[in-house]
Amino acid sequence: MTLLQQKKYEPLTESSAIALAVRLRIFPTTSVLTCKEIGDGNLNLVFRVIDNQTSKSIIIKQALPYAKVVGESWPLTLKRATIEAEALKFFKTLAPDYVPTVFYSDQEFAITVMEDLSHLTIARTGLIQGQRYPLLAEHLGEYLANTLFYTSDFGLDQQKKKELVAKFINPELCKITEDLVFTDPFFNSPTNEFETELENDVKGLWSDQQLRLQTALLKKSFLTEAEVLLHGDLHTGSVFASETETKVIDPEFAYFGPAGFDLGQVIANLLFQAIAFEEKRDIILNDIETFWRVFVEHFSTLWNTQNVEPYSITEGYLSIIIDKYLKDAIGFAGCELIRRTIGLAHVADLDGIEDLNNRIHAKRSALKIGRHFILSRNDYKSITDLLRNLEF
Ligand code: SR1
Ligand code: MG
Repeated sequence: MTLLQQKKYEPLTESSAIALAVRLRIFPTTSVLTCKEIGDGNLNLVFRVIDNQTSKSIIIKQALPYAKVVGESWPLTLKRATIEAEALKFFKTLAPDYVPTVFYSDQEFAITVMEDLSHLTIARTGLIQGQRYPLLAEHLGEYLANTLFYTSDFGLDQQKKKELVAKFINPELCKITEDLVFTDPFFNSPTNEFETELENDVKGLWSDQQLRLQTALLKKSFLTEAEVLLHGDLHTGSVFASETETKVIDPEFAYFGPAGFDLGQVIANLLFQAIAFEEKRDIILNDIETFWRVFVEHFSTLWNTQNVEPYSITEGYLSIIIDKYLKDAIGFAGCELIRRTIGLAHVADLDGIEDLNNRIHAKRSALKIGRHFILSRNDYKSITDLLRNLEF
């Protein structure tokens, strides 16, 4: 039974979003509700419905049948809303402090109704404005230790995991990542976008055969390694934060893939801050170190206390797994650094640098570090090693 008046999918408006909130009985019947569409992401509509008397509010998110960032010429499955709602509900059971509550979801209308996090700020926006989130790195380390461990063959019944792999099959959204993260930026593709000043740098990347080979291997890992249930798009725009709280949102790209992918996206998106803002470089590099240390500590504790795999007590197994995650994370971070600089979907950390020379310098650093990460990922034994050798 549906709570919507219309029979089949159509995009909500501010007034139909209010009507849905009323029928869901989330607010008292006497409430006077107002609604605003506040979505600023690439793909979805986001409505905030607020009770004017109590200021209590909810978020109603609806997937559009196309990518908002490009327009109707890029059709996109509505199934992603179901993936997102199911992933949020599942991740909430694994890392309750770091995931918003879902109140209601509707597959046919591609709608998820959830906790409003407007008292927090999108981490990327806050960081760009100079806000400091002292617990963000630690929280993300703990969030990923829980979600990656409990969805792996080490933390989850191995038969149940196979069922979940089928449930979270997400080919359309994976294809976006396969194209936009792993392929297009490394070829002369019409989806790419970059300043003419970067043309020679970009041509250098396109003709680099070693880079192509190593990126092909990372893409193969993304295509084939069903290690854990990933968030799949864990950049700082998918995180709400304050000085004390962190919530991870938007897991519509969730699927079973290599653990290093989420880890690498966090590393890369924090690094954009270090690249763009020289004055806080040391703080951000410290944050990345903290993120990795907390992830390894928590993951290791879970490994040693909650493991379902009999081989897990074998001497050396855990350190081989952590080492693999690190090397994969460095490689995936490299792809993210490059694709956010010259691909279709950029980041405001770099694009927001007003002075052209400074912007080009920052973007060259991102490309150089990205290339180095992809090519040298297997040389690194620790995160400290990696961060100490960075050249901006
Ligand atoms: C068409 S979607 C472009 C990008 O936005 C999403 O947040 C993902 O990062 C995707 O690659
Ligand atoms: Mg998103």
